[in-house]
Amino acid sequence: MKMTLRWFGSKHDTVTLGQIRQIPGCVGVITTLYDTKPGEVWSREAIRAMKEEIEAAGLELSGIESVNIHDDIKIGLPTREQYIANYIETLENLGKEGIDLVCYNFMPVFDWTRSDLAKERSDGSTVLSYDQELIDKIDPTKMFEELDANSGGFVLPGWEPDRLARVKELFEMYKEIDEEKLFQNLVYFLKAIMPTCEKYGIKMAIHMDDPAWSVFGLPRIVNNKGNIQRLLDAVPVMNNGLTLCTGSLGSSPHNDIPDMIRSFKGRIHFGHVRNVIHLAPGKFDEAAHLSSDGSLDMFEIMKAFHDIGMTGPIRPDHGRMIWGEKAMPGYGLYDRALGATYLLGLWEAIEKSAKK
Ligand SMILES: [Mn+2]
Repeated sequence: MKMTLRWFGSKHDTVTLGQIRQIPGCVGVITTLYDTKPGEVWSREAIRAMKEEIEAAGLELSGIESVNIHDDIKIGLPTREQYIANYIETLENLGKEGIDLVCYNFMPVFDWTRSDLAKERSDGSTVLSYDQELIDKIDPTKMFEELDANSGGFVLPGWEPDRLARVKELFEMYKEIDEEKLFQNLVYFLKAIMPTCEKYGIKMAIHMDDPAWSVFGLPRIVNNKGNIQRLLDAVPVMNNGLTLCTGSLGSSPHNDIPDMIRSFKGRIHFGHVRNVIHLAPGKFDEAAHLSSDGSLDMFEIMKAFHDIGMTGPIRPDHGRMIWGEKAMPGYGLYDRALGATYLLGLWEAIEKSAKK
């Protein structure tokens, strides 16, 4: 396992590479080219410049999160062929620059959904939270305005304004897409890109749906043990793998995360590790990473990662906003640094105990 942090680039992130380098044990960052749109080809020059900037700060570029997938691919329109060709070209350029991990998701319209980006907890920290009852009252096409008003002026990852300006149109386009069609479109995409991934040793790592159930009637296909196994079996090569996100899977108390980690051995290329508090069915708050602060057992989760011989990057996922920090919701420095250190502490203890 190697500890990493997500970084949004010098243009968008309040956190600097220099600060990330000072988190003990953090060796790299996970990032993306923020000025590109889904469907565009990433140039080799832009990839190299991003990599050089990170390496100059004494860190490695441990993986890309994300190379976003154009909606025409998810919907399965004839125009997907061009977007798949562009995606392959981007993968080739990444591969030539020695980048071997690409996180992506296949969620329609919204990359993730929350009802509050800054819910205050009793200790004065704020967290992202989800309440199905509140979501049910929101017009999905107005979702972005509601959240954006609450984002403190920061860019929200996966909520690109140009895409969200088209939310109404997107809902219309996804109307005929049920879970089976979405699944088949994902398999079609993966089969098309796998030869390139195999050639360059690129591990594709799909992110779980967040939350782990259908929101606004949109289909969900990566949210439980059964459907994830089906996806791995449909394209049975190592390069078709997972970003195992404990917070996304853990939004549902029905997911046994340590069991899932063990079952998917060999196919988990990237880990997002964070904790959530289950408040009621369909209602949860994000929490500090510490087991006792939430509903997930982080020791059992890290032990499962250790048992499968996880060698890929893990990052603390969202953190709370603490100590007066102003940053992108979920992505401040302080609580994620605490999370990284805690997870590394668990790892050291697990590793040393295993050797005794
Ligand atoms: Mn995640």
